[in-house]
Amino acid sequence: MKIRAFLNFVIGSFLITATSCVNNPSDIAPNKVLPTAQQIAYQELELIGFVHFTVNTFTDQEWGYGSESPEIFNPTALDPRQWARVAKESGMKQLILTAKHHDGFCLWPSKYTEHSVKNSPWKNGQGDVVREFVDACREYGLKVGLYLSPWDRNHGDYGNENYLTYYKNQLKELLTEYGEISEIWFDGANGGSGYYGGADEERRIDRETYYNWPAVFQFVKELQPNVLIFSDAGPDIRWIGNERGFAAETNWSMLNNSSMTIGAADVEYLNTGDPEGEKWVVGECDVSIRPGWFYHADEDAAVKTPQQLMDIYYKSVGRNGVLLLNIPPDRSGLFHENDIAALKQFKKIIDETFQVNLAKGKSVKASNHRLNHAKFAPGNILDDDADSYWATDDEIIGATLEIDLGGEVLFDRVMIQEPIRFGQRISAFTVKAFSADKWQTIATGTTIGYKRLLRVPPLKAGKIQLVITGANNTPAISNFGLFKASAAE
Ligand code: FUL
Repeated sequence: MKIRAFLNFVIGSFLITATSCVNNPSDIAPNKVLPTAQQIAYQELELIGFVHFTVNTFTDQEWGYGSESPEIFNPTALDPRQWARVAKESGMKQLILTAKHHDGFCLWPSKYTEHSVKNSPWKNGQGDVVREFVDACREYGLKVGLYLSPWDRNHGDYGNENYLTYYKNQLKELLTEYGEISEIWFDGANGGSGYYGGADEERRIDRETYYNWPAVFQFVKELQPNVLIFSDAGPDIRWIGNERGFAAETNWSMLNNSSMTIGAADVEYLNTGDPEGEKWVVGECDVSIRPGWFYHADEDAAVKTPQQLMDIYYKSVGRNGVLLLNIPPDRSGLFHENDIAALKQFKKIIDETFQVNLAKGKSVKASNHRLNHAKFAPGNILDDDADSYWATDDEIIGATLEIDLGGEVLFDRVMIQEPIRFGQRISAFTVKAFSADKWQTIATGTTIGYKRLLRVPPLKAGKIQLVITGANNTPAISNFGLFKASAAE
């Protein structure tokens, strides 16, 4: 009797365990190289803004020499709340400010130098642009990033050990006195002629050893554990390899960056990432809305058009990157009306284009559907939920998803997303449309990653196929969309 009761208990427990496994099967096996939670959140920001502002704004330069007098820094109506409001209304989720550019002038009253706002006429030397910027971002719900140029053409010690202490002190000020900083930007431009405390000479540093970057990164993370570090080579975010805001069509978020040198990286490699890369390093696509990074009145008519901005958007956000768009304040300390007008229209086009997913809620079938379980159902790609996903059974790499649109639908934009928390997996795919009684290939591609946007000629189709032909692991898709571009594009 006792033995039977025991056996019943064992069998019962087994059945309960087995049923709960089927009810809630585990997720697909993740890849070896994965993003951190912070990197996933960063990728989801999609569009962020850059603010280049310093003495250059007043001298009409792109790179200040370092000899500029703080006296020239005198914006008449500086208002970071205007920057934050415009950024927010343009769909940006974070702003990054040049706290110090190569000229060495500090936008905050650093204790460690006289070369700052504290010796400018602006607010009688009592102002702090970084503080106002941070407060404005918080008010508008934007994340905050800061740029602190490693190269300093003002500092007399640039090139020797003392400057490194100075640089660290400044990092400490910025990373301890202004609350949570989400991104810190280390520019690769470094070394050359400069004022250097009056020496007025050429100084070169050894890019590989001078800063001891691994130690600087560690210092930064000790002060702000959640901050993401940008440089040419990561460690968290990498430069995309050009200043036009373009990722390559093939863009892996993985990279082998251990032997890379900041300021001397292989731009082609950065542009595509590396399918064999052992680190996850998100690609950030920086570009200015004007020809220059700083404001120049003679570029007022050269602000990028909303259509040019859309092209950049497709080549950055649409290629698994984050778009970092620079808007330089003018001498009054405000964004110029031409830039604001372009941003407004840019946002309108994005909203009009992507507001209706023409495939949403339509029926989908797949050549393979993991465990035939609802958790991995093909329909998960059309439910607008980034967390749910479709996946295949173990060992199945090639697969086709077919969407029945229930009638002819006109579209010219396709969106595909992978659930990157399991890694970046897909390396080859084709999109086909059933139109005029036949299947035709409308796009082929390589990587997808967090988001892939495809521009295709306008077409009416009743069915769509996403054919996955290559992947480094079983493929998974979290979202799929069909859209009709705004007429304003
Ligand atoms: C470059 C700098 O030299 C430019 O002035 C600008 O700040 C750009 C974002 O990065 O390397």
